[in-house]
Amino acid sequence: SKEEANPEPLRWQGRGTTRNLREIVLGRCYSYLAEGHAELRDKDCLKIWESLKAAFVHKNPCNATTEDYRPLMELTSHPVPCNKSLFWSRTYDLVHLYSKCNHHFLTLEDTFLGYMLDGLSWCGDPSAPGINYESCPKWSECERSSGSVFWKMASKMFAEAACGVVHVMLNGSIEAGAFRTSSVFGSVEIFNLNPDKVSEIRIWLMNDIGGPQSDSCSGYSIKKLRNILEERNFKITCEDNYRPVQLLQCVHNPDHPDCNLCI
Ligand code: C8R
Repeated sequence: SKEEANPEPLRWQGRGTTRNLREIVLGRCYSYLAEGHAELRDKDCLKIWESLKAAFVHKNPCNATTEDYRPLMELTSHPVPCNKSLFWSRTYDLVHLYSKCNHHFLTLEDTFLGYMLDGLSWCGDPSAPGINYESCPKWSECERSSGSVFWKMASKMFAEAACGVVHVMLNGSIEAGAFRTSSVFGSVEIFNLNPDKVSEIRIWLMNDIGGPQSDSCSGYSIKKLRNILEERNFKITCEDNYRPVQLLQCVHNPDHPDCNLCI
């Protein structure tokens, strides 16, 4: 057939491997260490890069396993202090704005491993040169894509490590509901929190300023989350539009009535 005569190179639907991945990962690694995190004194950036490379180069990008990433996870792990863990779903920009100016909180991207790989894309290719810079599988294209295996594994470890009071920032302007069982938060993190270590889960349900209020603490999706967590013996509270976070949203919407500081 035509296709056999003219074989198309294999094309995935997601972004290809980030150019200069090695230099970016090494650069982020050294700058995180330079910030002086004492507990990371012994980390070796070159070794960390080699273990990421070994996890995916020359491999089928739809067949990633947790074993591939285990050495990387071990080389980068460090403790997260109690009461600081901040989870999120569909609030990427806002949650990181907040954690950047309130150092009482740490998202996965503020930990060493998350910081190094946030926003980057990578995947292997069984044929030379072993890295696909053109395209990588989207999460929906195969169950065990390099990205999904990595983020699910990192998220699982982040959740397992949490202790004390933990927080989660959800998006109440999502039509499908703020809590989705298909998200990493809803499918991985909540099931890996340890009830013996975590005393309470506080939900901050944020609506876009001027955006639709599709969901709230009394809505159906939060009820579902509450049921799952109470079943697992967690204490849980929920607050709509937690003011300290809303004030950050207001930086970009100063004239909106919700941002009026005189009420
Ligand atoms: N987490 C998951 N995914 C992450 C991530 C992270 O820390 N960091 C990045 N960059 N990504 P979403 P969710 C990428 O629907 O599925 C942890 C992945 O490509 O907004 O519930 C984190 O600890 C992923 O597909 O949120 C957080 O608590 C999207 O960004 C949850 O899991 C995030 O998709 C968030 O995952």
